[in-house]
This record gives sequence, structure tokens and C-alpha cells, in this order.
Amino acid sequence: MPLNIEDHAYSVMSSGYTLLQNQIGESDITALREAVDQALAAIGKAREQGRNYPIFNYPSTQCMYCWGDACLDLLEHETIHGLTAELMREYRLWGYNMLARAPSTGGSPPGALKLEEGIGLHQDFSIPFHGSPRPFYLWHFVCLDDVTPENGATWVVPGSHRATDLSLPKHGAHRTFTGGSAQQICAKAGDILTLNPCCYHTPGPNYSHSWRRYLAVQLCYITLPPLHDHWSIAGPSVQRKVSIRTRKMLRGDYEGFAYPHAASGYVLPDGWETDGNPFAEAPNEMGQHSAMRQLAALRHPEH
Ligand SMILES: O=C(O)CCC(=O)C(=O)O
Repeated sequence: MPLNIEDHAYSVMSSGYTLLQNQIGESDITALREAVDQALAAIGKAREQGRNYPIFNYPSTQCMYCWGDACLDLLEHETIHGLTAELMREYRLWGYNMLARAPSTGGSPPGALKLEEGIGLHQDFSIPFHGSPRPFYLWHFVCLDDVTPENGATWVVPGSHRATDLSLPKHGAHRTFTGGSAQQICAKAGDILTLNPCCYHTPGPNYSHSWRRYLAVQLCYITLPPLHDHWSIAGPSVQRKVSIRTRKMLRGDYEGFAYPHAASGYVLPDGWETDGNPFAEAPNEMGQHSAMRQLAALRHPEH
């Protein structure tokens, strides 16, 4: 059946998520997996070199447009644009994240996360963004593996983005409720799980012996600040070749500030050239190392 964008937009507004099936072809999946695996290896190396901020306990990194053409081309995906435009009309890239669940090495899931690092049902944003059927932020989780209850499929509490009668925790003080109506969203490699991150969600534990890999294209309403200065971090090699649409997504002309308190860990490919000085981030309420400091450490590893 042909994909109906209006139906999927309705699902996002009513349930907080939708599943777009069969969106990425086999050869593109292979290229994206290679990019993600390179980024995972770079995280491992960065950890060995002492970059052991809490965010790196989670096998994840931002700024995936630096990890090759397949990742860059994903920013042109027509269904991602079609659905986001239907829901938000105007939007920009907030973050571009690889989200992996490491394979089990024994009986218990490895790389166990502490609550404050994002496992357990949580909203990525609460006040003032919860309660609205229409999203201010929209995450497109591009599945690079078949995603199952065994390997850490994402749990979602359908419709929870619309709740207005909950007493909300300070951002980062994640709830510990067990979410009786939570559903685990299984998918095939090549499907896209589109999620309003104000909907309660969590990755599941990975009990399997292989990785569960997502690429998360994270978009926000046009007036909201991005997680990073994407245009500067993408640097000249990306700036030279992108379309006008991708340039607008990365916001080459943005003169603002970055999101104040995010899980902003990233690694860049060896020798990656950024452009100038990325604009400053506001104070980081979650006590995580800012992207600016990380970038400075990459340029001057001795500090
Ligand atoms: O990896 C997942 O399944 C969900 C990721 C998540 O919880 C998040 O991005 O906040």
C-alpha cells in the first residue's frame, strides 16, 4: 500500500509515534551500518584516550553528518521531510545521533545505563513542550537492524505526549514509573520509527549477541535552537557539497545559540576539519561537558 503521510501525521499527533515501513534500501543500509560502526569504533578509541564523560557510557554520538555521504544523504530522505513538513511546516536539524544498544556478553545486558543517562521511561523535553498533540521536536529513528524485544526495541507510552495533568520532573530527573500501557515497537532494518520525544519512551535492554543500531535524525521547529552549531562542525568538506535544503537544515545562516542542557557528546572522524568557531552553548544544566569543550579537547588533546 502506498504510504499516506496524512495518516502517519495523525498517528504522531494521537499516539506520539508512527512506524514508516521499508524506507531504506539494502545498499543504503549497508553503507549506513559501515558509517555507524566507524563511529562506534571512534567512541571506543575516544574512551581509551580518557574521554569518559557519562554520556559516553551510552554508545551514542552526535553530528553523524561528519561520518560519510550515506549519512549526509539521509538528511535528504523524502519521507522524513514529507512527514516533518506535514507536522511542523518549518523545521531544522536539532541533532543527528547514532543510538546503539550493545550486544549482551552474558546473561545480563551490558553497557547498563543508569537512570540519569536515559534508560527508563522518560521524556526528552517536558515543560513547555508537553501537552501539545503537534510536536515541537520530532525524532526519526532509522533502524539499521531488525529491532526486537531481544535486542532492545524502543518502548513507548502511546499518547503520553498529550498528558497535561502529570506533575512534571525537572528536566533530567527522569520518572521511574513503569508505564502500564507501554508498547515495545518492533521494526525491520530499513523502517523508520518516528517519535515525538515528549512521549514517554526508553530503549529496551539488549539480551541478544548483536548490536541494535539506529540513526536518529532529530528535527525541531524552526524557531528552536539546535543542539550544536551543525554548519560549523560539518565544516568545509560538507558545506561544499550539500543541497540548499540540507544547508537550511544545518542552518548555515543561523546566528543564535545552541540548546542549553543536552547530552551533547560527539566524536569526529580523525583529522576532521571544522569551520571556524562553533557558536557558544549556554550553561549546561545536566553537568555534561559542552560540545565547545569537547571540540577544544579534540583540537588540543593535551588539555
Ligand atoms: O535508543 C532508543 O531506543 C531510544 C533512545 C532514547 O531514549 C532517546 O533518544 O532519548
